[in-house]
Amino acid sequence: MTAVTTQKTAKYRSDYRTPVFTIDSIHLDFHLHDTATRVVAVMQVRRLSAGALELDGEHLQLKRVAIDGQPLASTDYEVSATQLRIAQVPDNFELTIETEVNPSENSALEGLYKSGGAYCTQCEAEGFRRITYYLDRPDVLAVFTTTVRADADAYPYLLSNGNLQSKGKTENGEHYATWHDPHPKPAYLFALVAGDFDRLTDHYVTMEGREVLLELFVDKGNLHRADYAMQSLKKAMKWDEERFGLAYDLERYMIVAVDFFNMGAMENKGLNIFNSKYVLADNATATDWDFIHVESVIGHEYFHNWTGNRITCRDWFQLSLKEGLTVFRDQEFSSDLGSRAVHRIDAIRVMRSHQFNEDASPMAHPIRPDKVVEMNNFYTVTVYNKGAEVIRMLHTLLGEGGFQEGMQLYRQRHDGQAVTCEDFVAAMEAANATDLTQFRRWYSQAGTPLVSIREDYDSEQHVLKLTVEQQTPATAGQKDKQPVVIPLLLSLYSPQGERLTVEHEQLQRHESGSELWVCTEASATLELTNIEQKPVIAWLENFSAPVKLERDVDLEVYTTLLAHAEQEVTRWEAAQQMYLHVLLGAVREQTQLVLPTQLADSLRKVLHAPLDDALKALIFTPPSAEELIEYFSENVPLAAIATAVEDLRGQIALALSADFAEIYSGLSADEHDLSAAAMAARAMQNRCLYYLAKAKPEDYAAKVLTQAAQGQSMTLQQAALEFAVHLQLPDYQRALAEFASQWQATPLVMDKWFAAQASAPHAETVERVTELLDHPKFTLRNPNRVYALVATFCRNSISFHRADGQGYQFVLGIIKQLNTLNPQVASRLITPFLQWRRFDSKRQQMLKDCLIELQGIDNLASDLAEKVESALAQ
Ligand code: B3K
Ligand code: ZN
Repeated sequence: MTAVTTQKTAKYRSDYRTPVFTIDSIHLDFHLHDTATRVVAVMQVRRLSAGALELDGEHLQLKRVAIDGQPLASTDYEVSATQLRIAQVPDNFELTIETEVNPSENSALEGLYKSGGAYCTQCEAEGFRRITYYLDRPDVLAVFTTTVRADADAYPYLLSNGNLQSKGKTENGEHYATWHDPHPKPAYLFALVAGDFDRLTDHYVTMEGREVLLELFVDKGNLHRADYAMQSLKKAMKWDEERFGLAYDLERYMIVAVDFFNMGAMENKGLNIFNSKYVLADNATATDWDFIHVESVIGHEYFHNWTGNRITCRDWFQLSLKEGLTVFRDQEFSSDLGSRAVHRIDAIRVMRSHQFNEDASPMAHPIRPDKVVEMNNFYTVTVYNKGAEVIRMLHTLLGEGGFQEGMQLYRQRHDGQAVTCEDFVAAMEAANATDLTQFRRWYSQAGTPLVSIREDYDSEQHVLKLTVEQQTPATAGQKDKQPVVIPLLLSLYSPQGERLTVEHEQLQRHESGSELWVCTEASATLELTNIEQKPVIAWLENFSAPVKLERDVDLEVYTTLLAHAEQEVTRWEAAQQMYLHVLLGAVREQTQLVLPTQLADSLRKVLHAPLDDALKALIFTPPSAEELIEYFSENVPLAAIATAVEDLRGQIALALSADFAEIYSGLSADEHDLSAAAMAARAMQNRCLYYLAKAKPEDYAAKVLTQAAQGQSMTLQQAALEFAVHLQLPDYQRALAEFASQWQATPLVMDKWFAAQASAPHAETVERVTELLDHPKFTLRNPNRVYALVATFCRNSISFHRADGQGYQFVLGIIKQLNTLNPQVASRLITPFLQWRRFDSKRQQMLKDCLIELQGIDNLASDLAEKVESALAQ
């Protein structure tokens, strides 16, 4: 059998059928070899309905098939590039299949592959079929037993899911280990690792009193960078017990860090495999955000043990069942442990700058998609982050108590099963005796609802009439939209900034402190009486629904909210709205941006107010060019946006430079202190230094360059490097050279060096990233390097869209190479091409030509083909 990639055809959610057979248990025996690993799979197969046995398999060499110990003749079955079909089989039987795979040649990093010197696997979504022929679908749950054999010196650790059953020496210097996972699971949760690592161990005693062995495996020499991940794991285990009542269920929990990995991490039962980026962190090499991400990804994968593993998905259209819910859980974990406002703002920014963009693109899909060609294309911000927002709306509507009751019922009903999003909503509904019929539209409808607000105040009658209208624009393949349930959190303030209490049967006082108005119609109104003066209203507080809000008010309203709102997120939002007002005004009117005195004064007050420094740093981060682009559906005025963004930053810097200098001199934090307060101080130090260097390069360039070359902490060093490069401070080349010579042996830090250059908003960035492809530390084979250099460049709209099309050509060339090398990574880089229709006619033509060129290449991977076709469809 040869490994030929065939074009996949679309699958539809509505076509779901229960499997014809199921597999109750499987014993896998791996004899590891770089180019010819042998896998013997012995499975107990059981018929569920009439039909042939059709097993999935790709890139496999079939060596042997036997039923109940009797070898089959080649005429007894058919093998294609994607399937093994056996027409005649008994109802209950033992199936033995022997295959051979080539881990060294596997550059797609799916199935069994080599990462550095170690063997590892990645099976979600459909990678297990690259290991053996199997019913590779999440609704087939089997008990796995796995034996791994390999050379004892080169691979001292042989790991798989579950509990260790036995181990020992065999002949020829080899050894083996057998693992047994008692919890039935789908094949996508299977994992195997073999290698030589440094190991960090610890213990955790569950709330039920069971002792769990915790093991973290990292590349040799990296043990000192594994502590933070271990501490994070223990915090996650405790948090899930305390907040959700969920405890761990195996004797050990293992995490292995590998350098070659397509995504962040993978929640394989009992044996998580992580991109080393989300495990390795110490003060010298990791920024504060790196630490925060390590904690949140460790949490995320751990939380999957219940939401994903114990209760899994029936089919891949239901992916948000586990991902949306688990992102919500990891967001809550980070918020309970750190600053809730900072984490919420981070999540809101992801929605506005990435998810809204996806909703407006030809690949727009509901959080529960209806049609999929390549499943790997659906691990999206929509399924994950909008999915988490949908869960958060349920939480807002039901409250923490009602939500947790729903979770308990969900677990009671479905533990050990493969279920659907509908099952989850039904459990929430039943536990709360409520009707979520209309709420379900959030699962089926794609697109970002537009919500417009009107406030009519009658100063004689003292009546305030509020009108909320919603409308969801058409998206690819989904023209007609229905109104959705919008939980609107809001607060009313007097013009002087005092919180007003209001009474209305449609308003409930929510546990967050805001009023909750649940809008379900295309147009909803509400009349409030006895309102003495026209109030100032904070709408959509805490981003209580994933919608775009349209509201026509002057800066005065936001000035009041920025100074007086009770909630930190509302204050941040007020500043963002003020910035947007100024930025969009300049872009739309094609005028030179002028920072209004009112905004400068408000910002000055924030700078000196007794607020959390982390919040201040976020308030002093105006919207990026990428966020502004979202406000234009056609003919995006790229040049005007770039100018306005720079002008606003420049004018804030000039107007407040004395204030920044004063604040800056008062900030300090011990570099080893990872408390929220120390991180906040560093965030604000960086913000101040940026504005100071922008306002007075002659006074601050030397400071920035020294900090970039030898910062005391990576948080300060990386930020300074970025400022030096982005502001093109004199001698920034020297800072780059010194940084590189200091960190050349640490790939994860070199990624920061690549990214600082790829994100520079200059025309010549294209030439620079092209040169960097030849840098000795760069390789297209490692996804982290590609993300640092190329994906960062793709998000740098100003340079990517350079008028001569060179940015497009650069990325196109990489996509073509990755098409054969690693299609999953290639597919992530194509995103900025998909929205070609939104740009001016010259850019439209160039972007479209790139898509047409891709469409024409031989052997285009299905990952890319699906996106190219949807982008070119009329
Ligand atoms: N479940 C994995 C993602 C798998 C992606 C496959 N292409 C990581 C996570 O969401 O936890
Ligand atoms: Zn996940």
